[in-house]
Amino acid sequence: MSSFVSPDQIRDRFSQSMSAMYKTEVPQYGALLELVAQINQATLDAQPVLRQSLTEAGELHRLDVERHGAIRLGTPEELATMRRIFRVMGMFPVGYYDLSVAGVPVHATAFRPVSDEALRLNPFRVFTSLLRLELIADAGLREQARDILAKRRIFTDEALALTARFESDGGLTDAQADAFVREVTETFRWHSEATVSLDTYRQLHAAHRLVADVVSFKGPHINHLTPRTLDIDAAQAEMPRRGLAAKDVVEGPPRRRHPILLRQTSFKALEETIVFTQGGDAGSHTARFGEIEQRGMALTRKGRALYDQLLAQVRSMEGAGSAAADYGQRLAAAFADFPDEPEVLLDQALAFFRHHVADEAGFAARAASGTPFDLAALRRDGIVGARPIVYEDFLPVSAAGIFQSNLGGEEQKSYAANAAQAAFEQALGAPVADEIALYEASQAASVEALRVRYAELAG
Ligand code: OOG
Ligand code: NI
Repeated sequence: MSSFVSPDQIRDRFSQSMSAMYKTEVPQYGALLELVAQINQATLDAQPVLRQSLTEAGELHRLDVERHGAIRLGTPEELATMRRIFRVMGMFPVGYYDLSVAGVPVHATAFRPVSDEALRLNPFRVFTSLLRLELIADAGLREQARDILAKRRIFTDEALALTARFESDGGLTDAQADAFVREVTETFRWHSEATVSLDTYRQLHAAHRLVADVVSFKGPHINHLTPRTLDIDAAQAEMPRRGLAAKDVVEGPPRRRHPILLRQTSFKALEETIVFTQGGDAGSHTARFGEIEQRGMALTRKGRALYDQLLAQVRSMEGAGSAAADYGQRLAAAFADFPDEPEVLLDQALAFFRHHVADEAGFAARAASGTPFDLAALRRDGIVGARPIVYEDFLPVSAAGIFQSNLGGEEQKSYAANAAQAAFEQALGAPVADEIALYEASQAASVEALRVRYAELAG
């Protein structure tokens, strides 16, 4: 008889614990949550159809608890241990993101729940980057950074012991789960005392601000937590009115009637006072920021290829990039080629959908009639309905835009694009899941469930 708390519950507690900590560390985050809650309420009030579809899809609940966060790790060992810790909370590495193309010396994955049920309960995810020391050009500085990182211990003894306990016993009790959440939250706490001197900080900073952010501190402080909004344009417009310095453009696809993938915006990092070692020099560091996201439907490989192509088209235009004054119009114009009707997206296999019985009596009658199972016919006759599957992942170009808007314009470095997924997976100690395969499986499972029921009803 097991009295273990489910990993989903541990994740739910952990996401609440992180949110509470970040609210005390970064007061603007509290203001952001309030803003998003108000906009979501107003959007639901104004769009009863949207409220209805979120309710039917079982997604209204998760909206209130939904967040993602981001951390940056320094060593392969930290990443491998992080994977074990997230596993206790039912979070697994999904996707590989190479940010070096965008001048950021990291690569990343997202730890997140994967089953439909776990995602409905609490989809908390953590975008987790690993610093790529090999991209630091100066060999002396690179070795110094490696030495500094090798000395730090970012996990508490109790967090490690409870993780081992989960692995050997197969779960954690209620009290152990609470202790685990408390101990793991410690790893992500902000520390205003650096572990290096001001001089070393400056050298690391000159290599890349991100190198300084990872190497100079005791641990991987959470650098943002992001609530999900139903109307990101409204949120973007409201931010400055509440004193939040929003970045210039919203990353991702343009506004549409039926949102796809992910749209994101953020407000600038805080300037925080730091005390350095040796002489207690004081200085400042910008690391933490706020972000808002709006999630839309997951795209198939074909849909994603079309998205990437249209986005690249806008970004490569003369004098464009997201810095162009008319970026919004250019983006909207390019995406006129991306269908905005759910039926077309489904028929052209551009987006993923979960299928369900919309007309029980009709479904039973059709099955009993001896007609073979024909999904297209059932859909056409309104007997089976399809709801879009929410995109649960991230977008590399958008992530780069988020990193950069918080690094400052003069910070842009460039590295040759060199995705190194195999090296990342070796550090992680496991392969990352292919995110598109997960959506494919979810769609296929929904169809399979219909097929099975149909066969049962056919007798
Ligand atoms: C992560 C930036 C990426 C997102 O939402 O795309 C990210 C970071 O700044 O560490 O969180
Ligand atoms: Ni983010």
